[in-house]
Amino acid sequence: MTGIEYDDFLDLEYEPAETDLVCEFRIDPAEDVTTEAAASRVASESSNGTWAALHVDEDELTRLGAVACGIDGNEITVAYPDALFEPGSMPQILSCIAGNIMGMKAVDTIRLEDCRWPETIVEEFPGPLYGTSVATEKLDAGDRPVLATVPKPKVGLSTDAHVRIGEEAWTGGIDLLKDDENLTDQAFNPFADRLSESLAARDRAQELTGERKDYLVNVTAETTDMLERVDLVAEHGGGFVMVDVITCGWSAVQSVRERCERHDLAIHAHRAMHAAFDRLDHHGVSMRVLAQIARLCGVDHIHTGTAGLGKLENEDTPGINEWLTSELYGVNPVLPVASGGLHPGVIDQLLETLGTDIVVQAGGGIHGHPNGTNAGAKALRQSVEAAMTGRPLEAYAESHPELAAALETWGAETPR
Ligand code: RUB
Ligand code: CA
Repeated sequence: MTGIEYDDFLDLEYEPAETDLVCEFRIDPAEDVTTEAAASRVASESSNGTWAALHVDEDELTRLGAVACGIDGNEITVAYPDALFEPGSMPQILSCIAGNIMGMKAVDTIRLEDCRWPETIVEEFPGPLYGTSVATEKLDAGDRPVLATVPKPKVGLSTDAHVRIGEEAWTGGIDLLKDDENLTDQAFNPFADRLSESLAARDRAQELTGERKDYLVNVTAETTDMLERVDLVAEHGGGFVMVDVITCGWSAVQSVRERCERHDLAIHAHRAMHAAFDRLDHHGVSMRVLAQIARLCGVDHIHTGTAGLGKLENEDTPGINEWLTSELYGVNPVLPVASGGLHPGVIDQLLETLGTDIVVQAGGGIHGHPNGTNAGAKALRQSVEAAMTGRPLEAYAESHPELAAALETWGAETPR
């Protein structure tokens, strides 16, 4: 008989193995609980321990205990043996590393900050089919950022109005038309109509501009409906789908990724609801980890924020983008999406901060242009041209009236 007690899960001398999943947590231990005691409880509850000391026959047990192996102030490191995890199941991984521990009384708060994923786990996941290569394999963006727009108001436009706005944006210089997170299949703008009519408009815009264009149609739904929508996108000749990955859940994302591979479709991940997990800096799951999960599950693009230049709160956009595009056992890099309150006047600062391997997505910053959507699309494209060639926006605007009008309207201000 062997004992499994909380103490069995703490070993500050332990060096994580190559095959361990290593997680960094930030914890605030409860009153009267030492950091060591809290750390061992985190390792225990997230692997195979419980509150009571257990007495188990060695022969009947695979040793799967995690090890709390580092403590640095409120930061603790926990190493998990890879055998704890079912191969290729993101829900099962999260039931361990972000499961019961999020509510345990031994800590007042706990936040999963970062993970080091071992090759043995990474290789069980597909990763992105295209990732950053969409810029040249599916579109004609070359070295510049991919430009995307979401019609506003985000819901309520008729199919005709939505398609017209899309066509104006494409012909003005945008690569990707994108649905918004809460536009799916509602009576005012049914999915099937919007899909077929938008793709017909896309074809006209490609003809006119000589550039490849595409449509990020929001397939978000209950999983089986979502897979049917993915099939329909392929049938109509679309090249991308968009999924609200957090509200759908990762198992649905895994199903969509599998289905998209059959059709060569790329996945745009909208992250609506991420802030329920990551907004508090002392509790939940960081956006960095959510982005890691998204890459493993195989999305091609994911929103990672605007590094403070937009309308929404964001943590460490540059650091997350660096992770998404870093080497990971040969897994394709993800193309990060900057979105939420962007407009032409902040593009120089945005590209300076995040580089040019991104999607720049603007809604209000295009459709709110005083001369309308087509002019707004031109202004955004001009702002990117200026930034890419190192010319100040104001100077470039002297010979580009659409950009001049955008700068006149919004200046270089960050909206709220
Ligand atoms: C953009 C918008 C998006 C954001 C979400 O509209 O509403 O849903 O992309 O933000 P606008 P994030 O350009 O008018 O602000 O990219 O941070 O997830
Ligand atoms: Ca939105």
